[in-house]
Amino acid sequence: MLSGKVALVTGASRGIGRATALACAREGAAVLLNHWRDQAEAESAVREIETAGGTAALVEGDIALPETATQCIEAAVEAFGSLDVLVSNAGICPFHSFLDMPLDVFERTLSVNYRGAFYVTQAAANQMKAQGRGGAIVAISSISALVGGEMQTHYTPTKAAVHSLMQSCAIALGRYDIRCNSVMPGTIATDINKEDLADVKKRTYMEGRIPLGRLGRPEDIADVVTFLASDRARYVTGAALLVDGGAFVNLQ
Ligand code: NAD
Ligand code: RM4
Repeated sequence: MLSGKVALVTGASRGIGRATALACAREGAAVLLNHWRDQAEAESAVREIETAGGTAALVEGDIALPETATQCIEAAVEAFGSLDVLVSNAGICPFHSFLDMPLDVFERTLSVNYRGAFYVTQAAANQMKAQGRGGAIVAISSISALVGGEMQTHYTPTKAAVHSLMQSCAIALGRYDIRCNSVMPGTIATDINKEDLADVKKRTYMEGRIPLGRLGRPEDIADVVTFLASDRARYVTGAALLVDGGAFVNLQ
């Protein structure tokens, strides 16, 4: 589905980003994996791609910084000659109560999840525009863009923000044939929620909300991202795809 394309995946050392990098490579893309302070895991992701016959390279950088966005695009072009697909995935969720939320936790969450997505989307879009043959941008938003979380008052607005960013960018970039969509994962078992879901009561409650009967796996998201990134989704832009096993609609 992505044969001949070059993809950049941010936060690609673990979880959803890693599975997405692997899926993009499996579908034929050369993949540049961004990570931050996670060299060993990122290298193992590259090895996994190469062992499966794919092509990949790494670039380290804190996605919260605007210069990382530029460095990622430059690295993709240097390694593989162009950029066709961006998956803006890097994100954090340091679970914390609202009334005593430390300012630095709030600021960091906003900077990684929203500012980082903005910078890298803007840099990727400028590269795609210069190439003149369109492109696809997929942001990893969340079911949390639609519903709240008691320990996520800093986090859920950032997920709504990246979805909104894709909507507005779909308008701003449509004339260049650059499509912008978001994927909204439900609860996917990764390191981001390992501690939170170690609470058996909470995990059982979360699982009980899901009509398909299980938490999500990173691959469940990766397969949807590759579809949206591919030409099969050529007329899809400004859309959000909820991938949550049915959790959102399960009121009673
Ligand atoms: P994860 O913790 O397993 O992976 C996060 C990845 O982002 C890691 O590779 C990490 O190194 C990287 N990262 C963190 N900070 C970074 C930074 N400053 N710069 C660059 N890379 C950085 O988490 P995950 O569950 O795979 O989450 C990925 C994305 O999916 C996040 O945006 C998250 O909000 C979103 N999401 C996750 C779930 C879920 O239930 N797991 C649900 C909805 C949305
Ligand atoms: C998601 C959603 C999940 C949570 C992760 C950290 O957006 O809220 O339930 O486990 O974030």
